[in-house]
Amino acid sequence: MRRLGLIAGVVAMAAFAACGDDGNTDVLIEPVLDGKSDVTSRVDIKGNMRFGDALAGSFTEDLEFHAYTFAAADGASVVAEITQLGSSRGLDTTLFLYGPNNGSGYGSSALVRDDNDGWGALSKLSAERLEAGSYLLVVGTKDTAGRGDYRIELTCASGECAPKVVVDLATCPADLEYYFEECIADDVFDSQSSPQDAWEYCRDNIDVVDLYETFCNGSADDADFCSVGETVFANEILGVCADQFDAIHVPPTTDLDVIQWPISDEMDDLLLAAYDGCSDYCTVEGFAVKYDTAKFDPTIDEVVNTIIGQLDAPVPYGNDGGERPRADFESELSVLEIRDEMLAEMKTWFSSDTFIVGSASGSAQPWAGVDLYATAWVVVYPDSGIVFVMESSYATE
Ligand SMILES: [Ca+2]
Repeated sequence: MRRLGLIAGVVAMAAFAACGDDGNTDVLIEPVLDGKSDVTSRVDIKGNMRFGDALAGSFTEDLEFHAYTFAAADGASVVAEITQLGSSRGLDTTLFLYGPNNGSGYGSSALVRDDNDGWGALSKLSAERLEAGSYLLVVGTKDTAGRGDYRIELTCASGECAPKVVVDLATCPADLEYYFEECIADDVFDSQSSPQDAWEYCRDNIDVVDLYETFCNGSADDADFCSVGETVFANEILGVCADQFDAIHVPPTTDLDVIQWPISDEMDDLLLAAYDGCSDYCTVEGFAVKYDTAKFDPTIDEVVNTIIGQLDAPVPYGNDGGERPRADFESELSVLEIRDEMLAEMKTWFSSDTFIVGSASGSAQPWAGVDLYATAWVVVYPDSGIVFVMESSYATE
């Protein structure tokens, strides 16, 4: 449909040009809207630009219009240029500016257009005192024919052109966090892999350009982090997300060097009672270890990852990530009908009621038609370095 519209428009414009008695070749052929109310339906959006950016592009066929979005602060005066550096010799470009995006698009008529104000037949345009918003720069070729490389540069002519969106570069944005969680869940499901392997797969197969364009396509609902541009996105934001997921899913290179630590006979009895009390398809087990608090001051994720390495796992365990509410652990004890006795015994035996809780969980299909779910509750006493681990597993048919 896009191609048809353009071709129809080109034919119409060519006919018009041919009729001109002065052989006018200065008619700029814009993306032809053909009844469409917005230019974005007729162009190929290649990316987002920040002021100071220069991006390379290439026309590989005739009839191409490439577009780049950028965000401007109120009053911004901007200059866009197809530079001689990086552009093919003899390329004849056109350049158009559309916008601002009104929520449904960039409109159907260019604010500014240029043919040859740059070097030779290359284009350069400026726009002064823009209103705040998202804009679209469209690069085309003269009479829509011509192929070759170009380099488009966007600069600010008024000191401060970029909108002041405060982007927190120290936290993985929620949208991306969700994206990676979905990627891990899909891979665990599709490949029956462990969450750790799934994360490594997701992390190692990021297509940065694709991912950026998924979230930042110049539309009105672009994520806030899009305003930092693709380079910062790739180098900083993705790095923060990777670190966050690495902390959860990749065991530390030096583990906590734990030693076995006894649990009381009463705790053993309670765990056995829970095991006996649950249905045919469950298990409950527990043990304790200890790390040296003089040598380690681990995060809950580091403790959980160390424990994952200690478990003779019935399922591939993945760290559930971060500290969990104490109530989650207590509610598991309630399900097993040992809550009050176990909490009292833990307090006595470990000489403390100050603990933090993490967990690892996973699932597997030990044989056809049976799903096994297991959780390892990791209860850490930071004062003593004692770690009490309680594993429960449930099978469903
Ligand atoms: Ca030109």
